[in-house]
Amino acid sequence: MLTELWNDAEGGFHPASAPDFLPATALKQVQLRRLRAVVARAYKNVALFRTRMEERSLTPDAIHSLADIQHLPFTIKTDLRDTYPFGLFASPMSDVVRLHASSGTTGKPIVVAYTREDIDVWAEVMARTFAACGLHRGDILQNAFGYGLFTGGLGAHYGGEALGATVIPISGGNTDRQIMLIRDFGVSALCCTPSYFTHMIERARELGVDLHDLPLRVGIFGAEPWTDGMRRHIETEAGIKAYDIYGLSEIIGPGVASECSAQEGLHVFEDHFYPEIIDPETGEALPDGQEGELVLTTLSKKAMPMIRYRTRDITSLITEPCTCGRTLRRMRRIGRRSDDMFIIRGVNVFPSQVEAALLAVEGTLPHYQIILTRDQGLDRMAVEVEVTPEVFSDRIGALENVRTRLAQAIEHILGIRVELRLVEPRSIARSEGKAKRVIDRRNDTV
Ligand code: DLL
Repeated sequence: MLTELWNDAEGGFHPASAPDFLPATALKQVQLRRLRAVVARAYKNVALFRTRMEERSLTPDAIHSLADIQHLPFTIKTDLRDTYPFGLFASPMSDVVRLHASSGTTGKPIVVAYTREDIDVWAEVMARTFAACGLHRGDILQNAFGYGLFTGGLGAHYGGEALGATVIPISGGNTDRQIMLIRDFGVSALCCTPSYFTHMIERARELGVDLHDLPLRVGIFGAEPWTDGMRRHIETEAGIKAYDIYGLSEIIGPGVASECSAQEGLHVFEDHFYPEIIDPETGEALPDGQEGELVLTTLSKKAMPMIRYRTRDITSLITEPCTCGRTLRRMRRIGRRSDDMFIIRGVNVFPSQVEAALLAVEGTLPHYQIILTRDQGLDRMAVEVEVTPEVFSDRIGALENVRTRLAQAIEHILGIRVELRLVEPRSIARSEGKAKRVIDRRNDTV
């Protein structure tokens, strides 16, 4: 697998990417064999899973075809919390070589475990991710995902090395140094959250560094939702190609799915992660093409197999063949989660809709926050957005003009008017990792 890694200077095909091009029948055989093994492993070693199988009078022998996966019980986030810290492990600690954790919003973190083999699979899927984004041996990859308990840093690190790229383990933060290294080391590819990269763009400009003049060619972004408008902003302002990658700690970290040169949906590394789409209300499986909640089963994880894990991420599967030649199914970009919706005057609102509206209006900057408050039992929403210095100085009535166009753009997308606060550049806190777009003050006592 990872023993004979190389890549031609043109990028494109990489030996680790071979499974990306498996014919559908061969892929299904691999999936079924691995599904049966992982179900047997979880049944034998994870009490919670065994109990749930027994409640349904199921044994691992019940899996005859991939479609039989639908009989298996779901796993949800609270299962990880309820069994904190190690209750879902299927390997003895002596076989576990790494732990990561994700803090979430409240309470105890979620702990995830990896055996030596799991780490190798992770490096493989991340190498395939980078290859799909056009990276190859010889690329200098600045890894600005956070190192530590977050899976982004080390996940990308091992994948970049497995590909044969030169990895700079800079982690998140210290933006001036990031820019200095991009310039001095001739960095050709960079990965971090899209929100952090918008900050790097802004800081580079302040420092008088024009990213267009540098060898930086590719940005690999993920860990949070970002719209096509944000992608256009990044690609134009930095003169790079910006790719979307997806993953979550519970499944492995980054490396679950990746865009390719087509930039039309993310190929799911289906030989390791089996995707399903369900109706988030009823739990019923939905046909390919229909939008619903993404459910993932790890097909090869040893230390912590996840069977039918409900991600809460909303997407749909694309079955049409991709122009890049990969046979892996694609999922559409994640714009929202089933749990990040709020209701304003009877209208369902997702943060990504607000971002789409903002970036369509010239004069705004991609730095914004949504502030939720509650007034006499009703939820209210204010949108705070930075505008360019020219607009903010308002020499030609530009501020009012932007306000009007923003109000219209938001009304057009959401169907409601919201309170708008146009603020000067740098008023909103910058993030080095995942941006906090929604400030929820609905339960604050006044
Ligand atoms: O964010 C893993 C990761 C690291 C992915 C680096 C990509 C790059 P968690 O911290 O567990 O893991 O958060 C997982 O983040 O369920 C999604 O809601 C969201 N998410 C991740 N990637 C994307 C993306 C990492 N490309 C949660 N688009 C997931 C939208 C994303 N949302």
